[in-house]
Amino acid sequence: MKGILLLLISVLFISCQATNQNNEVARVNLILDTDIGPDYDDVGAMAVMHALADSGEANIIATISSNMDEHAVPCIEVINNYFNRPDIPVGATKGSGVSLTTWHKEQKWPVVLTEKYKYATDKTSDAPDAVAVYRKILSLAADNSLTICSIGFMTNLRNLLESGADQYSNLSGQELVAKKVNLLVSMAGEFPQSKKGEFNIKQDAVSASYVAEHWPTEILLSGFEIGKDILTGKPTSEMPVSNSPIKETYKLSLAQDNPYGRNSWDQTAVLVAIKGYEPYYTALRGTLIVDQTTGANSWIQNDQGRHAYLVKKMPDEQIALLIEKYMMHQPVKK
Ligand SMILES: [Ca+2]
Repeated sequence: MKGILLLLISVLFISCQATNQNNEVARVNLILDTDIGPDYDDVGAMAVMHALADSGEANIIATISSNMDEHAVPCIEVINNYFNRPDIPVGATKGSGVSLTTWHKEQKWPVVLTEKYKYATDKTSDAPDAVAVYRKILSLAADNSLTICSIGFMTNLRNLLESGADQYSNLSGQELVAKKVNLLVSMAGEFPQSKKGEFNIKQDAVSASYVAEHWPTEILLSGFEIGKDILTGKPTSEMPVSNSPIKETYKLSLAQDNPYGRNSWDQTAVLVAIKGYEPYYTALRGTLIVDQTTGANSWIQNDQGRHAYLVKKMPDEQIALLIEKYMMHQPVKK
């Protein structure tokens, strides 16, 4: 009951924001779908998201996991709690899906975060079904009012598209998305092509292929090549603060990887989902094609295409500084 009430309040809030009278920067109503766990750029991306929510540029509507690893949802909640937003709805993949944790052999950051910080959902499998969370939120939202940012696997998005009428809506998942979701921004693929398959796509290529083919609104893609050369995290790992799960993740992880920083794939997707791509990138329109067996992707260029991928414009170093600034953002009291 409390969950439904909070959801109603947040949806009312969305409606109010959409008719903002003061010509302020329009807020983006964002649902984040993350595979947090194997890589820690999701942690950086969540920090960027909360920084931009604190600056009034985003409303965080839900944070959903496409990773079935039992630490995933607890880690999401650790970060939401840290930024004083403990009530953001969470959800997770049910049925078949991908379950992955960090490659680190020594101190594993998802374990450290869940040992040290507070969270409400004991384990990922206790979280509500991602599809039900999506359908509830979409059914209550104003038309064309939502942006989804996917920085993991496309399992939940495919399950949503394939869902049928339920207690929340008579519409199919595909109809609900067409009506309520303005844009899907996704860190996925490599452009103009990937022969071996980019990580997020390859982990669940069947879902990625389905979403590329059936998603009814625009998809903006931040490919592997965009975040690859943007190294961040060193200043974040050295922040003069204590009890920060963001600092702690980067400190532990960079010590086991590259001490100069980690690639910023997911942060770029969150950045353009909230602030738009124009200040930082150009976008090339066309159609994403995914091989559902290998996860390889190709691209058909077409000015009328429903998909677009980011093309570099601003120097990587400049975007790295901007992302790092947002990653170093400190929580504000609510
Ligand atoms: Ca990710």
